[in-house]
Amino acid sequence: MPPTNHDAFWMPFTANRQFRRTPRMLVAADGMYYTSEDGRKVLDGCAGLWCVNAGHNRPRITEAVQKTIATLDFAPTFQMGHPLAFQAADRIAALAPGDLNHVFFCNSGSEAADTALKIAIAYHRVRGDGARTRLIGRERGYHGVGFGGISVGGISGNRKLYGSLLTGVDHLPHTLDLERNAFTKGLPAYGAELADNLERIVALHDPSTIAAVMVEPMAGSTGVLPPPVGYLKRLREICDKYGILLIFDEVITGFGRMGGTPFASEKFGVLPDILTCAKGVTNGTIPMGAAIARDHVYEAFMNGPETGIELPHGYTYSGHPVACAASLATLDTYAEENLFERAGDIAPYFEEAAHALRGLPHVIDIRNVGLVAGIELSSRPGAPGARAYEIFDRAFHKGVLVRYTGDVIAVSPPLIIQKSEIDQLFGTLADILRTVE
Ligand code: PXG
Ligand code: PLP
Repeated sequence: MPPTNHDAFWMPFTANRQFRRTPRMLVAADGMYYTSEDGRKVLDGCAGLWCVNAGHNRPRITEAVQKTIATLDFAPTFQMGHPLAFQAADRIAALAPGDLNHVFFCNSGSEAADTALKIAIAYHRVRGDGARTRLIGRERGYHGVGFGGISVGGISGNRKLYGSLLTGVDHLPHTLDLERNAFTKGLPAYGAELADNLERIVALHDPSTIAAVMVEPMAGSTGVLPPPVGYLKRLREICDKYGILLIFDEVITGFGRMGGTPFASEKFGVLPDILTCAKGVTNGTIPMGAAIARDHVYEAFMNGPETGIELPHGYTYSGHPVACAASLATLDTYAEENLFERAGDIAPYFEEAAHALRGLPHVIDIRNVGLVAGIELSSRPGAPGARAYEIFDRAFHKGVLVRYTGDVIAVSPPLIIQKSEIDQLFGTLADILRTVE
């Protein structure tokens, strides 16, 4: 192929000019490995972008997509239906904990976040409690890039360019505490009391104005922040006390990432009122996201005249047949290979391998849960993120793909990873850490 004009693709979350000087291009993927444009095998240490939980090029999923696209390439779901959407919703609802039984489809985690926030505000309104419009997020939260998601999210870099955002939003403090919790294996012991800041926020605004609290059970994007022991339970209790809906954004934590259970909700024993997912719902193959509501949320809308549209919301591609087929085949693959349990079984080995980096130069914290680890590095003076970028770039050229955010290296491999590949992943990082400036 002739070299393409690298100016046309305005790349997402990328230093476009830097990338064009030193492109990192992938051309194929299979199992645990990508193939780079120059023909090297690259171990996928981050499941694409935390989405390819069953590994790449799974035949069942590929075949389902091929078959469906040749049979029903598109069908509307506004006032029309097709069986795959109902089947996929059924299967996802069955996998979701408790009475999270009602699946609203969209095409990404960002759309799932905005969908969940809209459902939460509308829920109070249809119940005659329309003053509850405020949304509470958390510092360092990531809920995608829609206006709802960046408003409730807590990443200043993703917010500051975009004006006044949504009004009526407040934020809990984040839970990262290196002084008390550095190098914890699994959930940190200290910080449950940070959830009590919700009491303070509720007192400030009055509970009668607050619609929902939205958090990631484990914040992924801002550098892997597992929840302190007891923190999520405390949030749930305070929400219950004041009639506030609790939304868990499980876009990263869903589909086995936490090890042992399909969702973090069960892993941590806390049931939200709405759960959002995306990414692993189709193993990353076809864009899809969903907001899943509990019975009491859904039923609040099923009033009024039967001819009335209960929720004026939806995307052209909500429940797209090809995405639904991909999702059904993905869930089959997860089930056939017991991948959520497998992730739980191999997690202790992964944990040891991650924590073996302790003591290497620049490493100031290692955090992990399930098949996720964050390795936090001290920043170069005056150049935050530069050291992690260099490690990320060098790792790619040594055949290992990882993610970085700020000065945290994030590792979240497909759940099919073998011990030898875990050794390769952390061994490569160790070699680089020994020599990086
Ligand atoms: N919520 C959470 C918790 C996420 O992690 C989204 C919403 C948005 O999903 P979409 O599909 O709209 O991107 C995400 C996405 C990274 C990284 O490397 C993380 C995400 C996306 C891309 C990169 O940290 N998370
Ligand atoms: N913009 C225009 C002009 C449209 O007609 C539509 C959908 O019909 C949209 C945006 C929304 O697109 P989507 O449903 O894919 O989110």
